[in-house]
Amino acid sequence: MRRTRSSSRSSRSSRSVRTSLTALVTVAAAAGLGTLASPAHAATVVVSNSTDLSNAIKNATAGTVIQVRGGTYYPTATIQSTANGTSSSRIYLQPYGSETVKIDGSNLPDGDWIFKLTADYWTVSGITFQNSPDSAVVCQSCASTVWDNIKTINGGDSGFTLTGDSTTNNLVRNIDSYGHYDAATHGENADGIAVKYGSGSGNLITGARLYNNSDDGLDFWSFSSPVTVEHTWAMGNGKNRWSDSAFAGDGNGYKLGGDGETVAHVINNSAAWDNAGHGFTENSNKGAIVINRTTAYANTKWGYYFATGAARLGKNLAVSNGGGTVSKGSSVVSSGNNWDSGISTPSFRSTDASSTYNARSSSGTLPATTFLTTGSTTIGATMN
Ligand SMILES: [Ca+2]
Ligand SMILES: [Ca+2]
Repeated sequence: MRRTRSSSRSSRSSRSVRTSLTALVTVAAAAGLGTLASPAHAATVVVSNSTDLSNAIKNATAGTVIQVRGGTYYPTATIQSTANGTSSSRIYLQPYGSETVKIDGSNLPDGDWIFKLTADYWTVSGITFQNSPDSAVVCQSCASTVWDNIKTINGGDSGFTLTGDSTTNNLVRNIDSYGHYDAATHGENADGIAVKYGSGSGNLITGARLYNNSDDGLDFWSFSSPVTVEHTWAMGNGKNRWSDSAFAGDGNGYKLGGDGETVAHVINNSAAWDNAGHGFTENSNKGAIVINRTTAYANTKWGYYFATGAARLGKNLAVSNGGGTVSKGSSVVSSGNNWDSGISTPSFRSTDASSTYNARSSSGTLPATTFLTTGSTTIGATMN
């Protein structure tokens, strides 16, 4: 009975989509998708229900453009694909026009992710992934993917994850990832962005806001190749916002290693504030981590914790951190930071963070703020 109703609803929906969108070059809907999509030509696929969305993603081929009609989608199984685009013929997943698209994991079984890609040359943009029972978005052994202005919100483990070997040349641009909490493990795992358990060069995170997650803002545990981060904010992580009596979140803004890896990650022009752990920490990574023109403000532990490794700390600004400005071992190279001799500490124009949560610019970049800005051209994050 249920099956019949569902099938009849689906075919009505297909007919009306075909009728109303005849101007499109190619419209493939629902069941006909596999036969309509030709590998030789870009196919635009417009979807308006969860089944069609899942099938379009699973069956995409190089050049497929998947446009998702506005609304909130409730998949009942992880949406996933192993289909590759190519450098000249990427696969796109994006909202239809300027419509608002949310994919909600509330109807997924416990432990499931909303979206998993094991694929190359995808561009995913403008979509919110929310309320996942576990991780929201996982890209496993992905190469040359672009994640543009997506949101991952209120999931049961990390918001956005890159993992696996052959994770190369991926770009994560202007993501918001917040409110993640792994209840069964008392918050010890859910990060805003996790780049963990894998390797591969050329990965860049830029323009991220990573906040109010139970564990860390960003975590590079057991990832053995350098990752670059810039124009990113990590704040309010590791606080017990869930009344968990055995809360175990770490709350580092930037957790830059672990599991014995020695890696020279690069962090430029980024900020960490109000985290329950350190602002920036090597987390046992003894590599030559480069941290330049960042700001650590009012974190509970150290602003910068690099007690054992060989980090290169340049032109960073640490103010009002509970543990102190910097803990640095003898192999750390430190110059131009406000804890180095002869370097003064410029004053902040504002310590009111409220504007940092504002809507992003029309191009998707971080909202304008004077928070933690100083006007200095030589030290600290520029907060944009
Ligand atoms: Ca942890
Ligand atoms: Ca973590």
